[in-house]
Amino acid sequence: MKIIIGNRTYSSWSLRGWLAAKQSLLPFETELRVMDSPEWISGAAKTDMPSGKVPVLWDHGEAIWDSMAILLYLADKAGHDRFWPRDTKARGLAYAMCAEMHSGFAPLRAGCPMDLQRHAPRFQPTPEIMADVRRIEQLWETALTRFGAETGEPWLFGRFGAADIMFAPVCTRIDTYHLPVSDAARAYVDLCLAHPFMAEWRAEAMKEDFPFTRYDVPGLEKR
Ligand SMILES: N[C@@H](CCC(=O)N[C@@H](CS)C(=O)NCC(=O)O)C(=O)O
Repeated sequence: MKIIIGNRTYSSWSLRGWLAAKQSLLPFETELRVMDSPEWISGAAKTDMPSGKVPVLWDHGEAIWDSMAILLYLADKAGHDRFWPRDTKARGLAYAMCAEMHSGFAPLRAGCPMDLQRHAPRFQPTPEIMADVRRIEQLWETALTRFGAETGEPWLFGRFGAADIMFAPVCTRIDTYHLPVSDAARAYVDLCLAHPFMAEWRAEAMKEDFPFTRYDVPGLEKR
């Protein structure tokens, strides 16, 4: 399998798709397409990207695009236990949380774009961004206390899985923009950022040096 991703520093959707590929434990290659490069802008870099967006997974000549579809496909292929909790109630909540993450939280996404190389210590979040953060804290707390805690493992539903993958870019945003969160949420953010897959992605991101200003936010400075 091959996964096509965008710049690791900025592409939160790519991060999700790539984490799903890692979590599948199936062998795969990663191919980077430099966002906003001349080839990206002309479309030459996108001829094997059906939606014109990253990430895209290619498997035996078939393209699976969109991070959520990639995750679902890999769960079918690698086994649902690597992605979803077994308990029906827990699974229902995990599906709902992933769907809400995939389609929602526009103010947080737009106002706090993922940026792994910089941070904004004096960032002033809007009320809309903080409303998203409060909702996410609530979701995390529900998952962690209802389902995560009883397994004795620290992830949202016990073992690391789909919900953790879907919310991973949110963890980077809370960290990058110093968004105020509860101690429990911050502990979860730190856990997520320390995951070996996240550390691997971040290490590669820190080597990137491509010109890219699309997601510039005032106040961002090099770490
Ligand atoms: N819902 C899609 C969104 C993918 C997406 O918007 N990717 C961005 C980069 S993070 C992209 O490729 N945008 C097209 C462009 O920049 O031209 C997914 O989950 O994969």
